[in-house]
Amino acid sequence: MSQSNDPIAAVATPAGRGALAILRISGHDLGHIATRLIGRLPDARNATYCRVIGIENETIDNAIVIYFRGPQSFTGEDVLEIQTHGGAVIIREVMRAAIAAGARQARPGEFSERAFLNGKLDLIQAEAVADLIESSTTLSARLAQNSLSGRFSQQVNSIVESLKSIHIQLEATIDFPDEELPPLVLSELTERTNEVAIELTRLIQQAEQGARIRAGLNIVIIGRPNVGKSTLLNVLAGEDRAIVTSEAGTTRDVLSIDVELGGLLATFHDTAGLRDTENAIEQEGVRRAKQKIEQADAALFVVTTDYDELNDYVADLTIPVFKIRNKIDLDALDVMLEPRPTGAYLQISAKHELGIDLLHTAVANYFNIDGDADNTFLARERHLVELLTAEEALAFGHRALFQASPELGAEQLRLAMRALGTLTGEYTNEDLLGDIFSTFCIGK
Ligand SMILES: Nc1nc2c(ncn2[C@@H]2O[C@H](COP(=O)(O)OP(=O)(O)OP(=O)(O)O)[C@@H](O)[C@H]2O)c(=O)[nH]1
Ligand SMILES: [Mg+2]
Repeated sequence: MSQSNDPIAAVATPAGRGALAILRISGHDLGHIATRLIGRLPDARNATYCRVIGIENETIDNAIVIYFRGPQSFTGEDVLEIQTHGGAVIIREVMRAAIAAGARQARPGEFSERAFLNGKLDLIQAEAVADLIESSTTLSARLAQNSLSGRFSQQVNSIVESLKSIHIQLEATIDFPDEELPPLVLSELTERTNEVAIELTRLIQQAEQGARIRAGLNIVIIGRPNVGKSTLLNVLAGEDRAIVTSEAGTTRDVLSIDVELGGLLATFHDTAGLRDTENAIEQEGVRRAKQKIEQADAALFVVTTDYDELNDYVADLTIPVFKIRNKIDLDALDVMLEPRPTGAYLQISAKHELGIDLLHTAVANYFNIDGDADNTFLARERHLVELLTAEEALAFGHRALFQASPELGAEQLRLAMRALGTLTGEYTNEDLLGDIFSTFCIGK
């Protein structure tokens, strides 16, 4: 893997005006750049007041500069952080001066990539940095912190250590078959492999939870026209977003809103009421609604009466469906003589905001969003893929050992360790790193 440590520079704060902006420079030996840009290399880990010098020796700004001498820095290289005023012109001029002084514009994620290549973070932690920045709920931010602090990596590493130790002993039984081995060695290794497999399965369950929290939930609101889907969406949104009328067939476009649900990001989609219709626009709305249902993690199925012609359609859906009976406020009125669904239905009135808390709780409970943030961590799809590969290899390995084939068993254990090593970044290739770091923002 090519590893360069030429000086790179990027603005680490968001684009636009702000009170302050931070330019970050990282590389091997920044003395020359520091001298040109701020007159000297400041003492390490001190806040130093410096004049920032432009290309024509003019003063661009006066800034606080912090110098981190590698390897005691984020990237493991020498790092300069220059805190200027956050004006767009100042930021542009400082960046130009840094480049004239010998740095080049950093690629997205290049600081984090260097941190990884220099062993400051493993791959899971580097990804957690990006996830922490992108977190939009308190829960996902906390879980990203857990990954960043190494909680996820430690569990993976502990499984790898157990597998290594089993593997070494297995190799011994293969290499020295005639030596005096205690008779129970193979069965003991089989049992230990099984224990590790169980531990891995537990970790996968946590990672699945973490992946769901990272991705957020997509919940589609469905039902016949006029049952109150858009009213419900507005209540969930806490503002008047969707058009509500007493006319059936009001909603045609899918309307999506983000809601924080027990710390988790849930996106609710309001859809057109499902019915057969001659109206071409409404037909398109129904088509889009059905498309949304296919991509959703769950559906809120809204009805007002016991008999609903969509019951059969909904029964065939493969996603979890929360059955909701809306307009309970009308129950007392004599005009509503139709039989009312009870039992499995959540009883709400969207218009009068009754029962909405119950709905929140039902969804949060179903997805097991229990706020047990200490034992969960944020996970990505990539992590699940590697964990599941390792789980499969361990299952094969365990079977092979059970059938007294240490060679086959050892091979499967190797595959499992390989997958887990890819997860933490012990094994990588440039494509994988490119895929991961290119999605980071510049300056990270
Ligand atoms: N009494 C009562 N009326 C409600 C309630 N929820 C919605 N409505 C009324 O029911 C009518 C239809 O509401 P919408 O939210 O537009 O229904 P929808 O399911 O989105 O309808 P379409 O977009 O046509 O599919 C409106 O007149 C709402 O005011 C409720 O809880 N109680
Ligand atoms: Mg509607």
